[in-house]
Amino acid sequence: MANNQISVDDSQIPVNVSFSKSFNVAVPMIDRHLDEGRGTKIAIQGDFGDVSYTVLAENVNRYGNVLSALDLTIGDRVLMMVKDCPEFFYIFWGAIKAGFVPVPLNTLLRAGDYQFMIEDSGCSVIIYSPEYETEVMTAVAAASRTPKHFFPTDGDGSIGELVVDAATILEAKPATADDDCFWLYSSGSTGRPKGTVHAHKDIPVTCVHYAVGVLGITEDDICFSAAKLFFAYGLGNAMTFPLWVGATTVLSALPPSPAMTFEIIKKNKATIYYGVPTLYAAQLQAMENSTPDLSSVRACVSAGEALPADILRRWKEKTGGSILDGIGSTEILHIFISNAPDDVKPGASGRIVPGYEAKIIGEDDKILLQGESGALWVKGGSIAKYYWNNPKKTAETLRDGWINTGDTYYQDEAGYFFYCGRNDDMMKVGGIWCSPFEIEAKLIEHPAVLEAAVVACADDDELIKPKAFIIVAEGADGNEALAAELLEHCKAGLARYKYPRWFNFVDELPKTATGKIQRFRLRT
Ligand code: 3UK
Repeated sequence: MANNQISVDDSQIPVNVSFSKSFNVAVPMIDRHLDEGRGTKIAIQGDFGDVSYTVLAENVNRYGNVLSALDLTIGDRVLMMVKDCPEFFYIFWGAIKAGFVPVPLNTLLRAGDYQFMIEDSGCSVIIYSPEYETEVMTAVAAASRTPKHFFPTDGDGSIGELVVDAATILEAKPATADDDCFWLYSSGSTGRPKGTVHAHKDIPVTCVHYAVGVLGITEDDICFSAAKLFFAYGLGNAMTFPLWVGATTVLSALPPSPAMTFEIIKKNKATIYYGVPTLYAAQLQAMENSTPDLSSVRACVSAGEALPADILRRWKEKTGGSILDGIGSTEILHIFISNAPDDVKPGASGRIVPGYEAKIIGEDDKILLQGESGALWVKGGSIAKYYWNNPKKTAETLRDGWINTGDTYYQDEAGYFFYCGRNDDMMKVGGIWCSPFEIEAKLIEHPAVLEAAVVACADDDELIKPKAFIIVAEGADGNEALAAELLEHCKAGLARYKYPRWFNFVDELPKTATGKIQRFRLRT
């Protein structure tokens, strides 16, 4: 095979994907479309205007050239706190093409989180949307090391100014399919987020197995993801999947809301829509008073947390269409168990995506039979190589090509997988991780709080939200006024989605003999 080529043998199932010896994934994802005659086709749409595949490729080269001209070493990390906009693509692919490692970060995080990531990643460059300047600069000032360069995407001193004069041609840095390509930070219930290192090959593997294999995506699709690009879910939905087939993606920097999703779907005639269960629930509520035009949509996808069967039922009733629930993870990069357009099982995550393997493991590492619930392990070609700086976690999670997903599942006789919960205390709120420990730590900062325990609790739509149990400090009153004060305290100090939705004042918390809070006893 010539350099930078992928061979996809679809005469067999699962489809076999192989890579040329020298392989930089930016070439097939970006440059290939010019060779295949898609130069004038729209790659990206949004309120910033249309971006053609030619303009995309030229800008990727410009950004790659600007990064190459800095005093960097191949493999250096480029942290990105960038909203959903074309520059996200230019920076991400420009870095990869030039031999650097982009690390998109959750733009909802706060300075304290960024400080850790700046220190942990040892990044050389930070690029941020001007909206996040305060959090980013507070983090830079507090960090124990200073990255060589930090640029806003536009405005004074921005990378946007530098790229104007940069060349539109760039030779891809030679790499191999297994080389480190990009990272995403994944969070756990204890300890800090983990830099999850993905290889070049992981991107095409998710495209072939899930986007083409399950969704049947083609270049005629118009993709819209309510989940942002910094999630592995959004990164696939809104960037790598459409780029793989030469389709069009619609980006918006607005926070997801029913009105915004309905408007974009209608205006851009989206054919594939990707949401999370919380948003589907909010959309259903909005549909009580209005009938959005969803006629262009041929597939709705849900991931991030389990889709309650009742939401699926109500969605079908309202729209006549289905929602394809699938489970993915940052470590496996995208969806590996999924419902399919012709095979939907309400309440289930679906079947294994062809190309991946799954096993359910019980006590003593025994493989369990159908119907028995245990730890879900998965094998496949898109699993992260390792956790940065964290050999212990790597060894615990990755074993002989298999990964422990951290989820409890069972499989029924017909082969459908059913989600039973996490193996730890982590919860998903609106599809985003929330650690009970982090919220408890914030609550305990407040002088009126003696002790706090936070657990996952289902709201009226069966969607998970944090619920706080609080023992008040001496002299404080556990009343509504305090609840309101604690709510403000959490909203001010935590990422927006993490505040507790309920406050319960209690006299004691259930604990183990060693003093560990027994959250499971609070969950009912
Ligand atoms: C949970 C689900 C039940 C589950 C993701 C699609 O969510 C993604 O990645 P994260 O690393 O979280 C992974 C964990 O989230 N989960 C995700 N989807 C479902 N639980 N049903 C679901 N459908 O605990 C899993 O281990 O944030 C989702 C594509 C790419 C992704 N990274």
